[in-house]
Amino acid sequence: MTRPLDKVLGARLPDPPDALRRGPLADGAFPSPLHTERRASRVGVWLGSGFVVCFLTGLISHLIQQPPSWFVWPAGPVWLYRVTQGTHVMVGLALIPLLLVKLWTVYPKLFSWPPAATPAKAVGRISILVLVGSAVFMLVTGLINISQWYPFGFSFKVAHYWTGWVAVGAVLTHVGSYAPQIRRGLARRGTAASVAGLSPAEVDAAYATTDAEETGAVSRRAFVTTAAVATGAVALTQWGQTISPLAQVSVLAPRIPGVGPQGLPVNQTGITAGVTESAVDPAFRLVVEGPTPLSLSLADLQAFPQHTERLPIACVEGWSASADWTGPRLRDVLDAAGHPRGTVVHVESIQTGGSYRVSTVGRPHSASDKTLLALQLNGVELDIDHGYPVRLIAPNRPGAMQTKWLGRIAPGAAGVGS
Ligand SMILES: Nc1nc2c(c(=O)[nH]1)N[C@H]1C(S)=C(S)[C@@H](COP(=O)(O)O)O[C@H]1N2
Ligand SMILES: [Mo]
Repeated sequence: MTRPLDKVLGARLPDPPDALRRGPLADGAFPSPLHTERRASRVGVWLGSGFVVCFLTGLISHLIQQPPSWFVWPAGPVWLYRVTQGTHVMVGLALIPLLLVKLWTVYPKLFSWPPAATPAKAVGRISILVLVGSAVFMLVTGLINISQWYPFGFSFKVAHYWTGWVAVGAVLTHVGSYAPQIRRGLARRGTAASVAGLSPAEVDAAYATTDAEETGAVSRRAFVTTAAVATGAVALTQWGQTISPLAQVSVLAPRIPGVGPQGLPVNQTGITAGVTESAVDPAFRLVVEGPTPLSLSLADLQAFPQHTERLPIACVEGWSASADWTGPRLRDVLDAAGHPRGTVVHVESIQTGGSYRVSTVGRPHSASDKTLLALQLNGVELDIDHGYPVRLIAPNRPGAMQTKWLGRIAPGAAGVGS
């Protein structure tokens, strides 16, 4: 029999050696009535939607932290970033079991030979490799990142961001090249049968719950239930990072609401940041550059009108926790330094190194009356781990940009070398 690919190649593609066609790679390994286009397509819709949600929420987080000139992120509602980033991590974690489910539904096809009948199908097969590879990379590095273990020599942020584009490209290519199968798979049974040229009985046979003892296979209902429970359970472990009653099940999430100094989690402590001496130095001053430069002691900061706002810290890693923060408004201090309302500034920590020692405060946040130079947390002087003597806290902003241990505020966005 000449196969289409052989025509393209001008020769018969040799079969893989028998040694490779053993165990799980053998033809017909793991038979299951769930290896159907219908199941694969339906799981694929969930998986694809999850990918899109992760991609968009990830893009938002990226743009907030590295804003191009056209991008302005609003200062409200205060909880928006908490929701987009919580969703990003929760859906991303839920994609891990879903991806495994999807691979199961297409299992026999993964090793079918010849690898593709036509060049178009070859593109489809390759898209699976790229898709699975990039998905596994993102999910695994993402998981490692949120467990605060950084064993790799590359920047998680950069790698995760670019792999996201690769994955979305592969998803689109995949959907495009498998469009007929997906359309058939999602069609109703009668339609599917006629499109696929199968008799209704053949279709029923393919979908039927096979006797478990005969094939060792799971029933369709058990499969869907298990997949949904596994996916939901993983998502719940993420919710535990934000919703207190779920903290006990938060096994994948190291930060627990209500645990940490002053009942709030901490990523970088005063000790790891190396600020234990400089932060408590009585000579401490917050320098504010501007038309009227200021050098403010803690007492000076306390002399400004004090305001209290209930705002969440929403870490990119998915945990978030709300607290009452008290201190002068950033905009009052900028007013005193002679800056027009809404001036873009950057805030710098007295911490000498680290990725999060500087952050830019854009126009909406600079003008917002909810952006504080916090001196107190839940009515008590800040713990050193939360940024004593003064930290920035602004509404609707990634935790990584809620800079602790402030030492200097200057006009303009944080640039290279600042
Ligand atoms: N100077 C400085 N500020 C920082 C950080 C840091 O490492 N250094 N970490 C940031 C990150 S990633 C988060 S999530 C929040 C956490 O604030 P918390 O420790 O008060 O909960 O602080 C932010 N502010
Ligand atoms: Mo963070």
